[in-house]
Amino acid sequence: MRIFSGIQPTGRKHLGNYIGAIRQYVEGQDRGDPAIFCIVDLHAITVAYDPAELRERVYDTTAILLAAGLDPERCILFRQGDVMEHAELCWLLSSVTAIGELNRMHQFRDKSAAQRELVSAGLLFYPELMAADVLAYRAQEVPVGEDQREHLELMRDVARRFNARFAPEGQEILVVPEQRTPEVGARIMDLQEPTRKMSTTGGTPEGTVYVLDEPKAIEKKFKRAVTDSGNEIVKSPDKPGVSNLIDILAAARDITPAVVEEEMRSARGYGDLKVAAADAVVELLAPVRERYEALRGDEDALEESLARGAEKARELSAPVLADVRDAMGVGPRR
Ligand code: AQP
Repeated sequence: MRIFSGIQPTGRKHLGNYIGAIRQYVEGQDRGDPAIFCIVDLHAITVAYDPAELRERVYDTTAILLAAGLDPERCILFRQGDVMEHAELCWLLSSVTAIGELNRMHQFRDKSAAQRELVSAGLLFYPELMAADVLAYRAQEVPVGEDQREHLELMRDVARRFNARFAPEGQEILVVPEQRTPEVGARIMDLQEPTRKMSTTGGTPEGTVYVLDEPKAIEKKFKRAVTDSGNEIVKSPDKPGVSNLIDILAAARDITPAVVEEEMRSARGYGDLKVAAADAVVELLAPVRERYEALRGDEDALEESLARGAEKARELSAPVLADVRDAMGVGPRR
């Protein structure tokens, strides 16, 4: 099973990223043949950013992933911009992508509305580049959170359309990948506004728990979490705050929400649920934060590790690009 996923370079990865994506990466690295993970600096330049900071944030994210348990000997971990095949395939795939499809993507609509100055063409092309990231490796499985469903559907359509247009009858040049989301925690919500997803750019500061938060900060955020009327600790559509806390506690302890509901039957109120969720999240994240400090201090080692990863990534993506170019009639005949 070939696994691929990408993650944005920020030093502020949150609990949603951790449960929805990073933990799945760690679980996938021994199942993957291989498991390939990419820090998507080319995606990060689609909104306003500072060039000097971008490099720093790539190191931050690399250190978070290593601290979470990714092992470059058991997976391929690299920086997207080091492997030119991604940008090239993005352009080639644009020939089988309708501009209307890109225009309709919810993320593009939300993020373009939030831009104060330039809405870049890159922002429109974000899902195309994401499709290229995955398809360049013929990956079969893509571990992501629920929020990426629309992008995954587009990627699958692009792969199918490419094969129909350019592959010999009955054959596939690109693989149509499957999305993999965790059963619990596929969409972690903001603790202050539990009808919105926890998010790097769109969330509230008090409602967003960061992987690198100190235990005290985590406890404070859970203590202030918005809950709902009533006092029953059960998941229900009219209890978004309580449902989110149940999911977080279940995901952090790797149990089902039903078990949490059962355990919480004798609780005195929502306060007990908040304390239990905070404790479980501190236990989950504290070791990552501790390991992070040592790893982040050695930028040369991080750079070396990314460079080795990029070499391995190129070995896998270059032959796929050669097939794509050949099928499309681009460049000399092979
Ligand atoms: N709230 C979430 N619950 C579960 N999974 C989530 N993911 C993001 N938010 C949640 C998953 O995290 C992975 C990496 O995301 P990313 O770093 O590529 O995306 P991002 O866009 O920086 O993360 P955000 O918080 O979603 O940022 P905004 O809101 O600014 O765009 C992905 O697999 C994603 O599904």
